[in-house]
Amino acid sequence: MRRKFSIVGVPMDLGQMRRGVDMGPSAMRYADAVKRLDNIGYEVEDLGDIHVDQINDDLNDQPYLRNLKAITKAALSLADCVDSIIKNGRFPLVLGGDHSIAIGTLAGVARHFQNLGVIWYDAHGDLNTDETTPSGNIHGMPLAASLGFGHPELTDVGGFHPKVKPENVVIIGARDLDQAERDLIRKHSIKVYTMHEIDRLGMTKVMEETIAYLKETTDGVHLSLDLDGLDPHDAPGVGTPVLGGISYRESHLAMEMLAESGLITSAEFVEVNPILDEKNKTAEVAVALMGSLFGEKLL
Ligand code: 5AB
Ligand code: MN
Ligand code: MN
Ligand code: MN
Repeated sequence: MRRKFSIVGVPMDLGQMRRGVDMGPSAMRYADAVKRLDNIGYEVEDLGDIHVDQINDDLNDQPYLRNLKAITKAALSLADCVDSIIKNGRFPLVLGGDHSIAIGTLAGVARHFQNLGVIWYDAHGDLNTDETTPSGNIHGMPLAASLGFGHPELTDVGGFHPKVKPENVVIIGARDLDQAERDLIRKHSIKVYTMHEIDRLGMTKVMEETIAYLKETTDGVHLSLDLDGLDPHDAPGVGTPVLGGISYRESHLAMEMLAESGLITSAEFVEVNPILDEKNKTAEVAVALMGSLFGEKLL
């Protein structure tokens, strides 16, 4: 893993309807994200936040792509920022913000890898398009967009698509998929560990298989961690909680195994909503998981 980190926040809440998730980056900073990495021994710089337009102009936007313009504009700035972080030989750590920001993160990261792997740690598939979305919320579309499915303004952020191939994606924690997402998963044989597989195999086996699967074909792996992948009991401060999720302990184990694998080349932590949270618990969970992901050791 690269020894130098650059942290960038994206105070984005336009990809969904619950206000407050734009404060996610502040909450994770308040939970000492920088100090946590610094204590592990990395050189850390905090670049501050990407600018997000504060126009929530539903009227001018398409109902199935709410706030499209402001979201793609921020995605492009984020892509350029992530791109230059990697060019400078540093590890990009992105703090969200709703999950629509992954479109920008991946647009920046994908410029540097021929066969980028993606681990999508989430209760949801985020595989909707403007044609399938039940909500019009773009935070339900970033994985589809990165695979090249959906509206061209989302799929072509940064001027190219796809950012990632279906065979290089692993979804972990899924338990709430829309019918069109199921169809897309089957059609493109995307690897998914639902809660059923996590219960049956145990997180150890799930991560061993995920790591072995991605190691074979990818030249870098991005971790996109939506805090709603965890059980709402452990991560209550999220906009779209789903019962029966991955536990805090299982998540630490998953992060520790990723740390040992040395596979991860970029990461983002998204969907932390301080307004819905209990005393910043979810931000603290996110930062604790960063500790494990980046190799923090107890002894
Ligand atoms: B999240 C839903 N599938 O498209 C949709 O939190 C929920 O980034 C999306 O995973 C949840 O609106 C998006 C119903
Ligand atoms: Mn989710
Ligand atoms: Mn998500
Ligand atoms: Mn959510």
